[in-house]
Amino acid sequence: MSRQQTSAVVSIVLVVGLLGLVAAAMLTLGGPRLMSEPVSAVPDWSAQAVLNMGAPINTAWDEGELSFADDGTMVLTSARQDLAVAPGDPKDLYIATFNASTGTWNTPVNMGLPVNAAPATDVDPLRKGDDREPWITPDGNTIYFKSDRLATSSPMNINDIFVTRKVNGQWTTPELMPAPISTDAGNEHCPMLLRDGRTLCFASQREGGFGSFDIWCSEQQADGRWSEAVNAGPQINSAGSEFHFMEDPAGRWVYYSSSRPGGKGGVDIWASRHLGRNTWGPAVNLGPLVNTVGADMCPAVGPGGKTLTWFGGARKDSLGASDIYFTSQRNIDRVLSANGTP
Ligand SMILES: [Ca+2]
Ligand SMILES: [Ca+2]
Ligand SMILES: [Ca+2]
Repeated sequence: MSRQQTSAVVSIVLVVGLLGLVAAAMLTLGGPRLMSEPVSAVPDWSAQAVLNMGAPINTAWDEGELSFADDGTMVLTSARQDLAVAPGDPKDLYIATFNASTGTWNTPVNMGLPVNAAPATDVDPLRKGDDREPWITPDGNTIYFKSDRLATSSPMNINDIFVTRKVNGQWTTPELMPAPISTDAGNEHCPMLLRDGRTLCFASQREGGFGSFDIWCSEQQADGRWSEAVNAGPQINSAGSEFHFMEDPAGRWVYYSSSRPGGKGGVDIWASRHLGRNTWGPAVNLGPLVNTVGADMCPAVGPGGKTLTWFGGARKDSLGASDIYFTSQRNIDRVLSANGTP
Protein backbone atom coordinates (compact mmCIF):
# COMPACT_ATOMS: atom_id res chain seq x y z
CA MET A 1 0.00 0.00 0.00
CA SER A 2 1.48 3.37 -1.02
CA ARG A 3 1.68 6.33 1.31
CA GLN A 4 -1.16 8.04 -0.57
CA GLN A 5 -3.30 4.91 -0.26
CA THR A 6 -2.56 4.65 3.45
CA SER A 7 -3.43 8.30 3.88
CA ALA A 8 -6.70 7.79 1.98
CA VAL A 9 -7.64 4.79 4.16
CA VAL A 10 -6.88 6.76 7.33
CA SER A 11 -9.04 9.63 6.03
CA ILE A 12 -11.94 7.27 5.29
CA VAL A 13 -11.67 5.68 8.74
CA LEU A 14 -11.67 9.14 10.34
CA VAL A 15 -14.68 10.30 8.31
CA VAL A 16 -16.64 7.11 9.04
CA GLY A 17 -15.78 7.44 12.73
CA LEU A 18 -16.87 11.07 12.74
CA LEU A 19 -20.16 10.22 10.98
CA GLY A 20 -20.73 7.52 13.60
CA LEU A 21 -20.24 10.05 16.39
CA VAL A 22 -22.62 12.51 14.72
CA ALA A 23 -25.22 9.76 14.23
CA ALA A 24 -24.85 8.67 17.87
CA ALA A 25 -25.26 12.30 19.03
CA MET A 26 -28.41 12.69 16.90
CA LEU A 27 -29.85 9.45 18.30
CA THR A 28 -29.07 10.61 21.84
CA LEU A 29 -30.98 13.80 21.15
CA GLY A 30 -33.97 11.81 19.93
CA GLY A 31 -33.80 11.75 16.15
CA PRO A 32 -32.65 13.37 12.94
CA ARG A 33 -32.68 17.13 12.61
CA LEU A 34 -33.44 19.14 9.52
CA MET A 35 -30.18 20.47 8.11
CA SER A 36 -31.46 24.05 8.02
CA GLU A 37 -32.28 24.11 11.73
CA PRO A 38 -29.88 25.99 14.01
CA VAL A 39 -29.00 23.75 16.96
CA SER A 40 -30.40 26.01 19.66
CA ALA A 41 -33.74 26.57 17.91
CA VAL A 42 -35.00 22.99 18.14
CA PRO A 43 -35.98 22.13 21.68
CA ASP A 44 -38.71 19.66 20.74
CA TRP A 45 -36.68 16.83 19.23
CA SER A 46 -39.44 14.28 19.34
CA ALA A 47 -41.58 16.39 17.03
CA GLN A 48 -38.78 16.60 14.47
CA ALA A 49 -38.23 12.92 14.00
CA VAL A 50 -39.70 10.37 11.70
CA LEU A 51 -41.00 7.99 14.29
CA ASN A 52 -41.98 4.37 14.17
CA MET A 53 -45.39 4.18 15.85
CA GLY A 54 -44.16 1.15 17.79
CA ALA A 55 -46.02 -1.72 19.46
CA PRO A 56 -48.87 -2.54 19.79
CA ILE A 57 -49.73 -0.76 16.51
CA ASN A 58 -46.77 -2.23 14.63
CA THR A 59 -45.97 -5.93 14.72
CA ALA A 60 -43.65 -8.42 13.05
CA TRP A 61 -46.28 -8.69 10.27
CA ASP A 62 -47.15 -6.08 7.63
CA GLU A 63 -48.91 -2.99 8.87
CA GLY A 64 -50.51 -0.82 6.21
CA GLU A 65 -53.06 1.87 5.51
CA LEU A 66 -54.67 3.82 8.34
CA SER A 67 -56.93 6.79 8.99
CA PHE A 68 -58.37 8.69 11.94
CA ALA A 69 -61.76 9.96 13.07
CA ASP A 70 -61.84 13.42 14.65
CA ASP A 71 -61.96 11.84 18.14
CA GLY A 72 -58.58 10.17 17.44
CA THR A 73 -59.91 6.67 16.81
CA MET A 74 -57.57 4.88 14.42
CA VAL A 75 -58.61 2.31 11.87
CA LEU A 76 -55.70 0.42 10.34
CA THR A 77 -54.73 -2.52 8.19
CA SER A 78 -52.59 -5.36 9.47
CA ALA A 79 -51.51 -8.76 8.24
CA ARG A 80 -50.96 -9.93 11.84
CA GLN A 81 -51.88 -13.57 12.11
CA ASP A 82 -52.37 -13.73 15.88
CA LEU A 83 -55.66 -11.79 15.66
CA ALA A 84 -56.77 -12.53 12.05
CA VAL A 85 -60.34 -13.64 11.32
CA ALA A 86 -59.02 -16.87 9.77
CA PRO A 87 -55.68 -18.66 9.40
CA GLY A 88 -53.80 -17.45 6.35
CA ASP A 89 -55.97 -14.33 6.00
CA PRO A 90 -53.73 -11.77 4.26
CA LYS A 91 -55.16 -8.52 5.69
CA ASP A 92 -57.87 -7.37 8.10
CA LEU A 93 -59.11 -4.02 9.39
CA TYR A 94 -58.50 -3.13 13.04
CA ILE A 95 -59.71 -0.35 15.35
CA ALA A 96 -57.20 1.17 17.76
CA THR A 97 -57.88 3.63 20.55
CA PHE A 98 -55.46 5.73 22.55
CA ASN A 99 -55.30 5.40 26.33
CA ALA A 100 -54.87 8.97 27.54
CA SER A 101 -54.07 7.89 31.12
CA THR A 102 -51.09 5.73 30.08
CA GLY A 103 -50.19 7.70 26.97
CA THR A 104 -50.11 4.53 24.88
CA TRP A 105 -52.20 2.91 22.19
CA ASN A 106 -54.38 0.00 23.21
CA THR A 107 -53.90 -3.26 21.34
CA PRO A 108 -55.85 -2.97 18.06
CA VAL A 109 -59.15 -4.87 17.92
CA ASN A 110 -59.97 -6.90 14.81
CA MET A 111 -63.24 -5.55 13.36
CA GLY A 112 -64.28 -9.19 12.90
CA LEU A 113 -66.65 -10.88 10.50
CA PRO A 114 -68.55 -9.72 8.45
CA VAL A 115 -66.66 -6.41 8.20
CA ASN A 116 -63.51 -8.40 7.48
CA ALA A 117 -63.69 -11.27 5.03
CA ALA A 118 -61.98 -14.63 5.51
CA PRO A 119 -60.30 -16.41 2.61
CA ALA A 120 -62.90 -17.94 0.28
CA THR A 121 -60.68 -19.50 -2.34
CA ASP A 122 -63.19 -22.33 -2.82
CA VAL A 123 -65.43 -19.73 -4.52
CA ASP A 124 -62.73 -18.00 -6.52
CA PRO A 125 -58.97 -18.18 -6.04
CA LEU A 126 -58.82 -14.39 -6.00
CA ARG A 127 -61.06 -14.10 -2.93
CA LYS A 128 -58.27 -14.22 -0.40
CA GLY A 129 -59.92 -12.09 2.27
CA ASP A 130 -57.66 -9.12 1.54
CA ASP A 131 -59.38 -6.24 3.37
CA ARG A 132 -57.50 -2.98 3.62
CA GLU A 133 -57.25 0.77 3.01
CA PRO A 134 -59.90 1.86 5.55
CA TRP A 135 -60.99 5.49 5.39
CA ILE A 136 -63.04 6.54 8.41
CA THR A 137 -65.19 9.67 8.20
CA PRO A 138 -64.47 12.51 10.67
CA ASP A 139 -67.57 11.59 12.74
CA GLY A 140 -66.26 8.03 13.15
CA ASN A 141 -69.49 6.45 11.86
CA THR A 142 -68.59 5.32 8.33
CA ILE A 143 -65.63 3.37 6.96
CA TYR A 144 -64.88 3.01 3.26
CA PHE A 145 -62.38 0.30 2.37
CA LYS A 146 -61.29 -2.09 -0.36
CA SER A 147 -61.78 -5.84 -0.38
CA ASP A 148 -61.35 -8.74 -2.78
CA ARG A 149 -64.49 -10.50 -1.43
CA LEU A 150 -66.32 -10.15 -4.78
CA ALA A 151 -63.30 -10.75 -7.00
CA THR A 152 -63.81 -12.73 -10.19
CA SER A 153 -61.21 -14.41 -12.33
CA SER A 154 -60.66 -11.17 -14.27
CA PRO A 155 -57.39 -9.52 -13.19
CA MET A 156 -59.12 -6.13 -13.47
CA ASN A 157 -61.78 -7.19 -10.96
CA ILE A 158 -59.65 -8.14 -7.97
CA ASN A 159 -60.61 -5.15 -5.82
CA ASP A 160 -63.83 -3.26 -5.15
CA ILE A 161 -64.84 -0.55 -2.72
CA PHE A 162 -67.15 -1.24 0.21
CA VAL A 163 -68.75 0.75 2.99
CA THR A 164 -69.71 -0.19 6.55
CA ARG A 165 -71.62 2.04 8.95
CA LYS A 166 -71.80 2.11 12.73
CA VAL A 167 -75.44 1.63 13.77
CA ASN A 168 -76.26 1.36 17.47
CA GLY A 169 -72.62 0.64 18.19
CA GLN A 170 -72.38 -2.20 15.65
CA TRP A 171 -70.64 -2.08 12.27
CA THR A 172 -73.03 -3.15 9.49
CA THR A 173 -72.37 -5.84 6.89
CA PRO A 174 -70.32 -4.05 4.23
CA GLU A 175 -72.13 -2.97 1.10
CA LEU A 176 -70.53 -2.69 -2.33
CA MET A 177 -70.16 0.90 -3.57
CA PRO A 178 -71.62 0.20 -7.02
CA ALA A 179 -70.66 1.60 -10.45
CA PRO A 180 -69.49 4.13 -11.33
CA ILE A 181 -67.29 3.67 -8.23
CA SER A 182 -66.65 -0.10 -8.27
CA THR A 183 -66.47 -1.62 -11.74
CA ASP A 184 -65.58 -5.01 -13.21
CA ALA A 185 -62.71 -3.51 -15.23
CA GLY A 186 -61.04 -0.95 -13.00
CA ASN A 187 -59.63 -2.78 -9.96
CA GLU A 188 -60.80 0.02 -7.62
CA HIS A 189 -59.17 0.60 -4.24
CA CYS A 190 -57.98 3.28 -1.78
CA PRO A 191 -61.27 5.16 -1.24
CA MET A 192 -61.28 8.50 0.56
CA LEU A 193 -64.14 10.92 1.14
CA LEU A 194 -63.13 14.57 0.84
CA ARG A 195 -64.04 16.91 3.70
CA ASP A 196 -67.09 18.12 1.74
CA GLY A 197 -68.63 14.75 2.68
CA ARG A 198 -69.88 14.04 -0.86
CA THR A 199 -66.80 13.60 -3.08
CA LEU A 200 -65.40 10.08 -3.01
CA CYS A 201 -61.94 9.74 -4.54
CA PHE A 202 -60.34 6.38 -5.26
CA ALA A 203 -57.70 4.64 -7.38
CA SER A 204 -58.74 2.82 -10.54
CA GLN A 205 -57.17 1.30 -13.60
CA ARG A 206 -60.27 2.08 -15.70
CA GLU A 207 -59.86 3.27 -19.26
CA GLY A 208 -59.32 6.96 -19.93
CA GLY A 209 -56.50 7.55 -17.46
CA PHE A 210 -52.81 8.38 -17.79
CA GLY A 211 -51.57 4.84 -17.17
CA SER A 212 -51.68 2.17 -14.47
CA PHE A 213 -53.67 3.37 -11.42
CA ASP A 214 -55.00 6.94 -11.44
CA ILE A 215 -57.03 9.00 -8.97
CA TRP A 216 -60.68 9.40 -9.91
CA CYS A 217 -63.43 11.23 -7.98
CA SER A 218 -67.21 10.86 -7.98
CA GLU A 219 -69.75 13.19 -6.34
CA GLN A 220 -72.87 12.01 -4.57
CA GLN A 221 -75.97 13.65 -6.02
CA ALA A 222 -79.04 14.92 -4.15
CA ASP A 223 -80.84 11.64 -4.98
CA GLY A 224 -78.01 9.62 -3.43
CA ARG A 225 -76.56 8.36 -6.71
CA TRP A 226 -72.89 8.86 -7.56
CA SER A 227 -71.83 10.83 -10.62
CA GLU A 228 -69.57 9.48 -13.35
CA ALA A 229 -66.03 9.51 -11.95
CA VAL A 230 -63.78 12.32 -13.16
CA ASN A 231 -60.02 11.80 -13.61
CA ALA A 232 -58.01 14.08 -11.29
CA GLY A 233 -55.89 15.17 -14.27
CA PRO A 234 -52.22 15.41 -15.19
CA GLN A 235 -50.98 17.33 -12.12
CA ILE A 236 -52.00 14.41 -9.90
CA ASN A 237 -51.92 11.45 -12.28
CA SER A 238 -48.99 10.13 -14.32
CA ALA A 239 -48.07 7.09 -16.39
CA GLY A 240 -47.03 5.54 -13.07
CA SER A 241 -49.30 4.38 -10.26
CA GLU A 242 -51.31 6.90 -8.23
CA PHE A 243 -53.41 5.91 -5.23
CA HIS A 244 -54.46 6.88 -1.68
CA PHE A 245 -55.52 10.45 -2.31
CA MET A 246 -56.46 12.49 0.77
CA GLU A 247 -56.75 16.13 1.79
CA ASP A 248 -55.60 18.00 4.87
CA PRO A 249 -58.28 19.22 7.31
CA ALA A 250 -58.16 22.75 5.86
CA GLY A 251 -58.65 21.42 2.32
CA ARG A 252 -55.57 23.34 1.12
CA TRP A 253 -53.33 20.43 0.18
CA VAL A 254 -53.92 16.90 -1.03
CA TYR A 255 -51.47 14.09 -0.39
CA TYR A 256 -51.17 10.92 -2.44
CA SER A 257 -48.92 7.99 -3.34
CA SER A 258 -47.25 8.01 -6.74
CA SER A 259 -44.51 6.06 -8.51
CA ARG A 260 -43.89 8.97 -10.93
CA PRO A 261 -40.27 9.84 -11.84
CA GLY A 262 -38.40 12.32 -9.65
CA GLY A 263 -38.96 10.62 -6.29
CA LYS A 264 -36.59 8.92 -3.86
CA GLY A 265 -37.37 5.47 -5.24
CA GLY A 266 -40.32 3.10 -5.49
CA VAL A 267 -43.59 4.70 -4.46
CA ASP A 268 -43.30 8.08 -2.68
CA ILE A 269 -45.74 10.45 -1.02
CA TRP A 270 -46.44 13.66 -2.93
CA ALA A 271 -48.61 16.71 -2.31
CA SER A 272 -50.48 19.19 -4.52
CA ARG A 273 -52.32 22.39 -3.72
CA HIS A 274 -56.13 22.14 -3.85
CA LEU A 275 -56.79 25.18 -6.06
CA GLY A 276 -60.47 24.67 -6.86
CA ARG A 277 -62.98 22.07 -7.93
CA ASN A 278 -60.86 19.24 -9.39
CA THR A 279 -58.05 21.76 -9.92
CA TRP A 280 -54.66 20.85 -8.45
CA GLY A 281 -51.17 22.31 -8.30
CA PRO A 282 -47.94 20.59 -9.40
CA ALA A 283 -46.79 17.48 -7.52
CA VAL A 284 -44.35 18.24 -4.67
CA ASN A 285 -42.28 15.37 -3.27
CA LEU A 286 -42.40 15.26 0.55
CA GLY A 287 -38.63 14.76 0.63
CA PRO A 288 -36.18 12.51 2.48
CA LEU A 289 -37.76 12.80 5.94
CA VAL A 290 -40.76 10.82 4.63
CA ASN A 291 -39.64 9.16 1.41
CA THR A 292 -36.93 6.50 1.06
CA VAL A 293 -35.58 4.25 -1.67
CA GLY A 294 -38.33 1.78 -0.72
CA ALA A 295 -42.09 2.17 -0.82
CA ASP A 296 -43.48 4.98 1.35
CA MET A 297 -47.18 5.43 0.90
CA CYS A 298 -50.75 5.95 2.01
CA PRO A 299 -50.67 9.26 3.92
CA ALA A 300 -53.23 10.23 6.54
CA VAL A 301 -53.52 13.17 8.91
CA GLY A 302 -53.21 12.21 12.57
CA PRO A 303 -55.40 13.42 15.46
CA GLY A 304 -55.77 17.20 15.60
CA GLY A 305 -53.94 17.66 12.29
CA LYS A 306 -50.60 17.67 14.12
CA THR A 307 -49.00 14.71 12.37
CA LEU A 308 -48.81 12.98 9.03
CA THR A 309 -48.87 9.19 9.11
CA TRP A 310 -48.02 6.63 6.44
CA PHE A 311 -46.45 3.20 6.10
CA GLY A 312 -43.22 1.95 4.63
CA GLY A 313 -41.00 -1.08 4.63
CA ALA A 314 -37.48 0.18 4.06
CA ARG A 315 -36.52 1.64 7.43
CA LYS A 316 -34.07 -0.02 9.79
CA ASP A 317 -36.25 0.51 12.88
CA SER A 318 -39.10 -1.67 11.53
CA LEU A 319 -40.62 -4.15 13.98
CA GLY A 320 -40.84 -6.48 10.99
CA ALA A 321 -42.12 -6.18 7.40
CA SER A 322 -43.83 -2.83 6.79
CA ASP A 323 -44.65 -0.54 9.72
CA ILE A 324 -46.62 2.64 10.34
CA TYR A 325 -44.67 5.90 10.79
CA PHE A 326 -45.55 9.46 11.68
CA THR A 327 -43.89 12.84 11.78
CA SER A 328 -44.87 16.32 12.88
CA GLN A 329 -47.03 18.20 10.40
CA ARG A 330 -44.59 21.09 10.93
CA ASN A 331 -41.94 19.08 9.11
CA ILE A 332 -44.32 18.57 6.20
CA ASP A 333 -45.26 22.27 6.21
CA ARG A 334 -41.58 23.23 5.90
CA VAL A 335 -41.21 21.11 2.75
CA LEU A 336 -44.42 22.48 1.28
CA SER A 337 -43.60 26.13 2.08
CA ALA A 338 -40.26 25.69 0.31
CA ASN A 339 -42.20 24.60 -2.77
CA GLY A 340 -44.98 27.17 -2.91
CA THR A 341 -47.49 28.92 -0.72
CA PRO A 342 -47.94 27.02 2.55
CA1 LIG B 1 -44.74 -4.65 10.88
CA1 LIG C 1 -59.44 -10.54 5.74
CA1 LIG D 1 -51.26 6.65 -13.28
